[in-house]
Amino acid sequence: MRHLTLSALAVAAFCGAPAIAQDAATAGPGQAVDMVLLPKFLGILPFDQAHRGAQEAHAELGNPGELLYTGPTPENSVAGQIEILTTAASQGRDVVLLSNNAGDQIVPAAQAAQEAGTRVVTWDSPIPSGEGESLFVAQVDFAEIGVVMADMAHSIMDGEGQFAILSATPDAANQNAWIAAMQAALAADEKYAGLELVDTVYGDDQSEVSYNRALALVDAHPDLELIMAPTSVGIVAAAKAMQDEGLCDRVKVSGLGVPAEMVSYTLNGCAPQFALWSFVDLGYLAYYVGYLLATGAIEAAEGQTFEAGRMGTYTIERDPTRDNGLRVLMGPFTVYTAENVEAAAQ
Ligand code: RAM
Repeated sequence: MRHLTLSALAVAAFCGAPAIAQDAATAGPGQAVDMVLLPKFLGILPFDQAHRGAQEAHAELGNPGELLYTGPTPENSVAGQIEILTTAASQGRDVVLLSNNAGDQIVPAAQAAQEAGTRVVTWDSPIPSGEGESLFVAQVDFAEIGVVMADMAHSIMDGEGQFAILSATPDAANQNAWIAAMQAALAADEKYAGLELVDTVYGDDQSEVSYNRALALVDAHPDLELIMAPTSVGIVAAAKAMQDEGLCDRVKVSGLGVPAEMVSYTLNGCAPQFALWSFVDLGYLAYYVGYLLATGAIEAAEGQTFEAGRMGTYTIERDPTRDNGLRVLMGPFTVYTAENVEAAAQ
C-alpha cells in the first residue's frame, strides 16, 4: 500500500497535477476549541438557524471550549464586525466563523487575527479578495445563484418585462457577487433578452428600509413587473409592501428567502417563486471546518479532503467565483413554489 501511494504521488508530481486526494481527514472529538460564530448582525432567522447547526456540531464533537454567538446590530454591522473580530483575536479565541458584511474593509482585522493565531473561516459571505480568511464555506456556487435568479425572473415574467433588484447592504460580498452573477447569466443567453433590469437599490438588510425602498421602486418605475431581492430580509419586506398596497397582481417579488417567512406570500401569489439553501447545515459545516483547522486535522489547502459528520465528505478547492481564495462548496439549492413551500416552512 505504502509503495502504491508513493508511486502515485511521484506520478502526480511528475505530471504537475494537483495533490492527489488523500484519505478524508476526520475530527478528533473532545478537544477544546473556542469558537465565535459571527453573523453579519444579530436578530434574523437565517443566522439563528446557522447557530443551531453550529450548536449541533459543537455538542456532537464534545468540544469543552466555548461556542459564542455574537454580532453587531444591522445599523452598525461593518464597524461592529471589525470590532468583534479584533476583540476575539485579543481574547485568544481559536476560530472566528464570519459571515462578512464589511467587504474588504475587514481584511486588516482578519489578517491581524490570523497572525495572533485566531483562524478566520468565512461562511455565507466571504472576504472578496480572499485576504485574511483561511477559506470560505460556500452555501451554493455563486455563479449558479445568478442562473437560478435569472430563471425565476424569466419564469415569473414570462420572458419579458422590467424588473429591479432590492439588495441588502452595498458592501455585502455575497449579494454583490450574486447580482453580478445574475447580470452575467442574463447576458450569456438569448432567452433572457426580453428581461430588462431597470434599477438596483439597497434596503440594508433592515425591514423598514427595505419596505420603503420597494415602494419607491414601484413609484419610480410604473412598468415594473418584478422585484428581485437576494436577501431574506428584503424579500419579505418587499412582499409585504406589495401586499399592503394591493400591488401583487402587478408587481411580483422573488429572490432568496426563508420558507417559514415566505409561505403566506407564496401561497397568495405575491412571491410565486424564491430559493434558498439550509442555513442549519451551513452553520454545521462551517463549525466542522473551523474545528478541523484549529485542531490541526486539516490544512486550508487545495485538495484537502475531510469528513463533516452527518453531512459527509468535502474537498477544499480554489474558489472559481473569486480571483483569490479557497472554498468548500455545500449546496444544494431549493426553489420554492406553492407546491413545496408549506412542507419546508414546518
Ligand atoms: C440575508 C443575509 C444573508 C443572505 C440571505 C439570503 O439573510 O443577507 O447573508 O445569505 O439574506
